[in-house]
Amino acid sequence: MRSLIILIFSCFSGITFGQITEREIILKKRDIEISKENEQVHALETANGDALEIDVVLRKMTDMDDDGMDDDWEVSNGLNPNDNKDAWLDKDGDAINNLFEFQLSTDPNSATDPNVRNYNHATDDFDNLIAASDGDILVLRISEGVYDFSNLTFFEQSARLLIQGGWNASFTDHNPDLYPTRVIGTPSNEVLYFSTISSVENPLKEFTVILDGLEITEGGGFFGNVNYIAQNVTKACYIVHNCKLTKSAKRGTTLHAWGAEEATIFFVNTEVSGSADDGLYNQTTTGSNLDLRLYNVTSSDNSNNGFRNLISPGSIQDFQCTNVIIKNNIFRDISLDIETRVTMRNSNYTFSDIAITNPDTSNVLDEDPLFNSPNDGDFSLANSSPCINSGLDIGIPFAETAPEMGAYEFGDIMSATENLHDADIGLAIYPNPSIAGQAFNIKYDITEIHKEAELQIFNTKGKIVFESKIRPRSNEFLSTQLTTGLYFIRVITGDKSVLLIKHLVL
Ligand SMILES: [Ca+2]
Ligand SMILES: [Ca+2]
Ligand SMILES: [Ca+2]
Ligand SMILES: [Ca+2]
Repeated sequence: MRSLIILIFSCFSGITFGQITEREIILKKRDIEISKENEQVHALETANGDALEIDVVLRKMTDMDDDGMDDDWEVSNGLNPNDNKDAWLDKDGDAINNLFEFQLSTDPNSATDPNVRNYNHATDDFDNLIAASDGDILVLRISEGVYDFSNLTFFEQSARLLIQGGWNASFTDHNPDLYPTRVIGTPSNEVLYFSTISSVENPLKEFTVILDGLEITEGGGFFGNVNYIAQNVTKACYIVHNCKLTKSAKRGTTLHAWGAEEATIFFVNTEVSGSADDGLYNQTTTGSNLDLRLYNVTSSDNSNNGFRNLISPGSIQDFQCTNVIIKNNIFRDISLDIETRVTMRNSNYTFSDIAITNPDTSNVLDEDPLFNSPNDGDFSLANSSPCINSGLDIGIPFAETAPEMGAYEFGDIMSATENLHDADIGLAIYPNPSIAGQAFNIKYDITEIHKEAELQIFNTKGKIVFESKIRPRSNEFLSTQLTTGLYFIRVITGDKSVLLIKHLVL
């Protein structure tokens, strides 16, 4: 169970509310200075700045199913406080999952809440856009493409930010696999830099930053591709979901929860690889209470630690890994301080790298994860990987019978029966590798004995990115184009025979 402090408005007194709605009052709870748990607090501020006297009682959040969402919030929004799988669903279909709606304090039953802003690379200034959101919610959507951002900074006070890539050009369809949003930095600067610090005049309340569906690569500076610093806030929240943080000249990401009363840090379905220093780096100072979770993370091929944790005495930290692969990092895979309470479930890591005694473990591996082609930056799992179907179902979508460990889900693609060979149907791809965004050819030669056939192209997460019926005929060609990545091609004939070949797009 978690212990995030939330506010309960027990009674109202003093002036009347006038036109102020309950919703406005709830939104403004962030403007009430929070002191200690279970203490009566008298607050004096309204949405429009008028004096308003309200009595509030602080209580601890209860989260019976440990999905990161408060029980009462789940019940009042039609979710199940005894089901940990609803955090990853999107009840209202606005491409913001229920957990993010909870963290952003938005309505999980309204597709128009929050408002969203579609980023326009030609006209929008990123820094100004997020600076203008100070104290408000900003959901910024970025469409597919390659962006050369560097040193985008956010140094404001309170914030609730969601930056979401993976949209098509017209912002009508969201699928990070089909519409990758790739942000390339420079080694001298962080690509994204989020920092906030408390002051006497303006004490901080909340600093929530969620990154979703972004590939961030080749940044650096002092902290790495992404830096998050929350100092002396009541609530720190940093979530990285469906992202790739690669090839940093420093770290993949650095996070600092300094004196945060509550810090919620989730890395989910995310690859962190090829950093010149640590992959993931956390520093927590005295007085912080940190809930740090890694779900389906692959951290590999980083030059220092896969995950490095520095924590000052006096802080409380829960560190949970579920379905995680942290292997093949140069110095250590996991480096933790002894103040950390560790739970490792269904994960693959180097056991001896965790120096603490008696971590809570279940179904853990210490084996070569057998990545497909790590030297080419491909951390998807090879057919014989021990991480396939070895994960725990925690509600994150997966294919086939059980989730994989790590950031890449193969689904049923690896269970294909290979009783048909490429020579049987003359399957060939050219050019291979091919160039991103340019047409390439798939040649096949299906005869009548195979009857109707279908051709599918999968990405490394096992998702179909292209499919087409193909007819029995000799020497047919099919032209298509894809964005950068490694793909698998499968042909299903009338008798369900299957064939896989690899195709690389550069
Ligand atoms: Ca819950
Ligand atoms: Ca739940
Ligand atoms: Ca939603
Ligand atoms: Ca919503």
